[in-house]
Amino acid sequence: MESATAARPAPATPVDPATPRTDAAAQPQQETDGFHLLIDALKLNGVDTIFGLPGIPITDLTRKAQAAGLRVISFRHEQNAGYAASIAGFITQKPGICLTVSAPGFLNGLTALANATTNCFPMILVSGSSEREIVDLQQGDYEEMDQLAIAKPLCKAAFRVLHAEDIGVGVARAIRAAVSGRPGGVYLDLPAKLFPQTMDAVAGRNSLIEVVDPAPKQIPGPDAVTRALDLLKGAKRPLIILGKGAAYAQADADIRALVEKTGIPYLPMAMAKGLLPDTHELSAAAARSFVLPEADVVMLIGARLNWLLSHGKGKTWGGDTPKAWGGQKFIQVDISPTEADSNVRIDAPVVGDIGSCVSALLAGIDASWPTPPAEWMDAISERKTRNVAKMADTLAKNPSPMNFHSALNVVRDIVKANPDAYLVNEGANALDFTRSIVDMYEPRKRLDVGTWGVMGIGMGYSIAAAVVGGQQVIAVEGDSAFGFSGMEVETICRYDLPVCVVILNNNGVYRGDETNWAGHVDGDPSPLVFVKNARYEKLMEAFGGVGAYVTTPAELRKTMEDAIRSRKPTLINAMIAEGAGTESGRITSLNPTAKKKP
Ligand SMILES: Cc1ncc(C[n+]2csc(CCOP(=O)(O)OP(=O)(O)O)c2C)c(N)n1
Ligand SMILES: [Mg+2]
Repeated sequence: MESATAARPAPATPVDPATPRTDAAAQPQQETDGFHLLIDALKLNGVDTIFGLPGIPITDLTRKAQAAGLRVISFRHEQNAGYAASIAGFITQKPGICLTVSAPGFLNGLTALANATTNCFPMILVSGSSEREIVDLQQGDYEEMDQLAIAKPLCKAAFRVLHAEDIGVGVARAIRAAVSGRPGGVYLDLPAKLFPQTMDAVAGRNSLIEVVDPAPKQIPGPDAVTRALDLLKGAKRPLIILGKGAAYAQADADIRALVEKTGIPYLPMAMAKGLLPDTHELSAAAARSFVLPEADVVMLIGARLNWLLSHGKGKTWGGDTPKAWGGQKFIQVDISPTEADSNVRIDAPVVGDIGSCVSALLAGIDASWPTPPAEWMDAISERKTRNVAKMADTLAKNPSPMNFHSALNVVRDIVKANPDAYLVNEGANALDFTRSIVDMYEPRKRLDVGTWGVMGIGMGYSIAAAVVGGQQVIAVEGDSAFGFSGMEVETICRYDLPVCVVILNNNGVYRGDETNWAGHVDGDPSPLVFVKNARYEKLMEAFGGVGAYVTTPAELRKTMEDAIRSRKPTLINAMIAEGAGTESGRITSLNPTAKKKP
């Protein structure tokens, strides 16, 4: 577990003068209330940070939590607080807490909750809500909404607490639901009336639950392990695919040992980059389009056969038609038993937590394990060498204006020199090029748009990584992507976080040279473009951070180095040729288009 925290003020002792101390043993006659029970329940379970945005009915909760020594990171929009909470969950394996007001605040947080569930990040969205009696009779309360019902289909579990004495159980259930089995988002509904409810402090203290073993190990069946090892052993062209579930598991040493002891080439999914250093000799990332169709046995570890892996079939996998099976046999290591067969037949499912599964697999691998055939390894190595040389040529070019490659060549060097920095990444071309050009060296350092390819995670993820990860953050952002959470640069400045935002600015969504298809030169701009040459760096300067406008790789390098040296909030607006990108980046094929422009 990564435990480092960013430089921050020492936690305050409770100083809330208006309410009694919650130290029941010292003052047994006292009462406690819903506010304090919630704070005490979170603290008892090791929660030290809340990401949120105050307002009725949780304003006092944010103040009291801070007074009680929790770190409260207050955002400008709940969606960003929600994304922060979710990625804090991914980094720490503890549920990230997002706190919002009722209806609109709750809805703003809900996108992040759904995204957390989709990505298997443990997170709890805690929202205040309005009067049950009025909401249920639909009598038009302030911010009236049946939040529990709305949250339910978008998360793993949803709970409402009506009585102060049930807060302990509510928090415990939310924590267990978020982190056990396949992690995900949980909703906790706290009606306004709950917070001022009082009860005897001793009884209150006794009602709290410190969750024992919140994410119990799930040990795979020995038969399943043997079946998987037999299949793998007989492979002529084996391949391992590491997903972000493998990164989440924090079983880094065992996963590395599994790869190295078997000698099997591996592909990291985007957020598994760095689980083994991308420069590892067994990485087949530079030969991806060769190994997927050619492999005969593929072992998926914490990776799902969803769209990101072309559903395990079709042309990517050597199938003749878009839905045809390529002939591979699959071993799938996953915590969820229902994941197997979701897209193609899984010949050897290994169900359990990744750490237990990998350690069980390792136990069955001894010195007699056959190294993969030289023919397979040589073929991969040949493709890798060719593709790496091609990439090196492209990166060495220095066009004016900059393109994605020449700018990202700088980011690549900076990340290499600062391997413990987090790399947050979103955009289309800005995402795809960064993923393929910038090598990662440490686990769980690359944080990106995930399963949905969602825009808007940038500043929320950056803030959380700086706060709970305690390291420098580099956020490589498309100019469109940045706009979804750009106002949080104020939050970055307010908490003085070591975040260096690099906007790869090509004046638009995918590219900036689009024109209005109606052909009106004096009409509205194309829906895909923005104000040309926009000065995003001034946004950071507005709040006291460092802004830089750069047009060359040398300027980009210098400003990034300065940012990392100073650890000051920095926004670098890196101008890229506006025609450098492609429609939808690398997923153009998913975009339905008419055959002809109108
Ligand atoms: C929430 C959300 N809205 C819209 C999209 C569609 N979308 C995908 S990438 C993208 C922006 C791409 O532009 P930019 O970030 O500037 O990257 P570029 O390709 O220009 O480098 C958009 C709007 C999305 N993925 N998520
Ligand atoms: Mg762009």
